[in-house]
Amino acid sequence: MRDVIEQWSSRYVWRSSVDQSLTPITIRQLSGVGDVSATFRPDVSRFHTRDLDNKKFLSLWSEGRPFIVEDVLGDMQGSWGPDYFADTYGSDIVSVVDCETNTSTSMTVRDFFWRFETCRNSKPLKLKDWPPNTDAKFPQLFKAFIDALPVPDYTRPDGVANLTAHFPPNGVIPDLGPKMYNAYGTGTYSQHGTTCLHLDVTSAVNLMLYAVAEEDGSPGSAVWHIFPRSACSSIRKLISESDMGEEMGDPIHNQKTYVLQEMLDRLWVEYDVVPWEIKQCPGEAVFIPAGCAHQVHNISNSIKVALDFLSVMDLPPTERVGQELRIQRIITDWGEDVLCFYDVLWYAWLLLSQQMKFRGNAVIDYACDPTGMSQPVGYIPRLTAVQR
Ligand SMILES: O=C(O)CCC(=O)C(=O)O
Repeated sequence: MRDVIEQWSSRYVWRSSVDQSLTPITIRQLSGVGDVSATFRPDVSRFHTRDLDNKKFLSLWSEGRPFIVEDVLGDMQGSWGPDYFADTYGSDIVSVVDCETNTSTSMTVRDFFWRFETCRNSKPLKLKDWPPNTDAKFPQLFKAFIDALPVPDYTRPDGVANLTAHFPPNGVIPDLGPKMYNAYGTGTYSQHGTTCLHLDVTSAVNLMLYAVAEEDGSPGSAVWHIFPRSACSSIRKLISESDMGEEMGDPIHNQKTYVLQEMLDRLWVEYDVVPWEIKQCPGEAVFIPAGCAHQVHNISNSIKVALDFLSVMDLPPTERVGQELRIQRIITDWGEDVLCFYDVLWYAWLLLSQQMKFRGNAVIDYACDPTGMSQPVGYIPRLTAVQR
């Protein structure tokens, strides 16, 4: 397996994830050392959904940079606001978490989405892990979402360059979504985020389907902070110093911290770490590279849907985060291995190398870098599970 990771990853020239001309040090030198008043944030690329092709995607992804794709709802069938969920699943009882206190209560789906339209800046309630089983609910929504996904070769569950696509259908397929994130917003000045800092084992695309508009009529939104992969050790150090080791396990994987402005300033001044800051509005999809710690603060009540995927470029960070999460599971006795990384890699390698026998290197080149080929290789049939 190590050989496969190294061989596939070596097809890329890895570039630094930070624009050297704009490091925090340079900015601080320009603005006076320690001056944190003029908050610096690196640029985030934005694309219209029709302008993002595999080549542009590869260039950003090989640097581990997040980006935004706009107007995804324009290509999506159906309307996915609170009324749809309240009308279709209204009587279901669900567990709702208060993001401030981390306590859970039960309520009906109708109650949750009815308050969605009427409550502003109320308790930050989040409808968590709904539906618990993705097969059981929202087949139309999930189909519409998958059909509208940008860079489908990489992101679709059956995309040729998505390594999870090659899992045999008769195996226990990893659950990579789609999954929903429904939560109330808490305005601009809240001291609490909606989703605490965490690290996912795969890459993901997260689309905002709906957000209640602001009082002044401007579109509702959520604010994301996504940190470069290289920032993890500095973030861990700073959080451990601040919580004095009160929380269990890894300071990022325990998902107990929302990094507020004061800590963001310290990260900048003491560690030269700055996150990408993204304001996500309805119709916008955020791409989050594997291995980048991130957190989200809903300004307005929002409905989002997300899907995980795995490209060849994600392999080194995915392997690293997978190992960290394994240790975290042992320490806390909680969580599960949702990806089954080595199984995914094994089946992708089996299938792609089987294809290579028939089509030559073209298949593996396409899975690694579709822009290297004039024609896509077309449909790659799935394997059936084999005994190892
Ligand atoms: O929207 C949210 O609250 C969290 C989303 C997230 O962390 C993700 O999609 O990885």
